Amino acid sequence: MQIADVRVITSCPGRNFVTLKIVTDEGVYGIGDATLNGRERAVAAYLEEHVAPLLIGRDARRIEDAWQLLYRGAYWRRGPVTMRAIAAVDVALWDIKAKAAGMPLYDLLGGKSREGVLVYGHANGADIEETCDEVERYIGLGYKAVRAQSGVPGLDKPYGVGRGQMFYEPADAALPTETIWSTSKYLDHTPKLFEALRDRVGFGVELLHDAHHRLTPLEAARLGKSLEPYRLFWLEDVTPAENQEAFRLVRQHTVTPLAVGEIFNTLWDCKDLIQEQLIDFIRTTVVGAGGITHLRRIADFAAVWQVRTGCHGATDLSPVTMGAALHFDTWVPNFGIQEYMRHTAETDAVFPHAYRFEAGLLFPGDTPGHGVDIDETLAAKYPYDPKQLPIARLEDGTMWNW
Ligand code: EZ4
Ligand code: CO
Repeated sequence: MQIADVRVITSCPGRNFVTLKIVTDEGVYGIGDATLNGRERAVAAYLEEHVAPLLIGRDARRIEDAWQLLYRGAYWRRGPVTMRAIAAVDVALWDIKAKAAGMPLYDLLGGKSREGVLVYGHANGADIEETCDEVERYIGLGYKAVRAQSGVPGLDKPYGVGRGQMFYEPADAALPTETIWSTSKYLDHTPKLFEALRDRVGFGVELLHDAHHRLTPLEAARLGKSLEPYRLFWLEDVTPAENQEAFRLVRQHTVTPLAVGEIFNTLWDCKDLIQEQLIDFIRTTVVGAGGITHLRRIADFAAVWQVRTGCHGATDLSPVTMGAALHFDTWVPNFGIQEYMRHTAETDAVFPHAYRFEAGLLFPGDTPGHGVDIDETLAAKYPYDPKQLPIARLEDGTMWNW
């Protein structure tokens, strides 16, 4: 079974996605996601100009060898552009293998470890009251776990506060929107949010929160400690982790469970965090960390230290990544939770998919492959529309982490 055609499809059905389609000489094809929010064209060019010529004529069944070829063979290792391109190829090849075998991908990986995949939704509000209302709305929709983000008094456009929709898409302008950040205002406000939430909804629902890399290790430790009474499922990205050792300080001060890794690309980015047991959940996902082949290695490594998975699943990860992640989640023994932000109706129409939501769980479906396709004719109706993620500055103008 040889690779006969490799196509990169860039489309904007509500937001931008880069999709890879690999077609074999036997007519079986596979789909992979290569979307890198705000930097889409870089991955598309990497795939079109540097990867596609390497793939034509190769045996589509040799997934591991393709992965090693693209990782070792490029000489230049790691990084978000390279690893997303590798992920797109890897996921498309797993899709082809599972379709050729007539199996849903989870069966090829080793079969079901669970009946359904626990997901968390995103409740965002302009203030505490509105966030509490939103969390209740998600509970009403059947969610068993909800991430809560609230506006902070005195801060315009804080991270995570949407516009009353079921999704939150921060990449909103061709040039980055500027937002203002104050850690002290945020640290004063956030424990009040979770106190109000537990008063309102009790302890029967899992609550999560994302600090989006804004804090120093000591501030992160303080936040974790102040949130302990509200028993979070996890506190996410409390501080940047380029220096993985920075998490030691946070860990020494709080028993609030920690999650990190949506921006990591390889096991090398999180190996110290995992083996020193500095985190509880690893957030790498299929498109971000080199596809099924590499994500599986991260998960197996994490299992040794009882670290569980918590795949990133915001709207910038296309339905292709969601489908592949749900097969992975259905198989992976050390599963924790899956992030789930609904896509727009336009996105769902361009990517027909087998997965479905029911009573707080997502189910991958039993279609051979990962169960997600692309309607190329429809995709062509939505041309690329450049959008970048916002940036954050401190109140005195200093550039900060968004
Ligand atoms: O800001 O995916 O947990 N989810 C997140 C997301 C990220 C976006 C960046 O493209 O942090 O909202
Ligand atoms: Co996040």
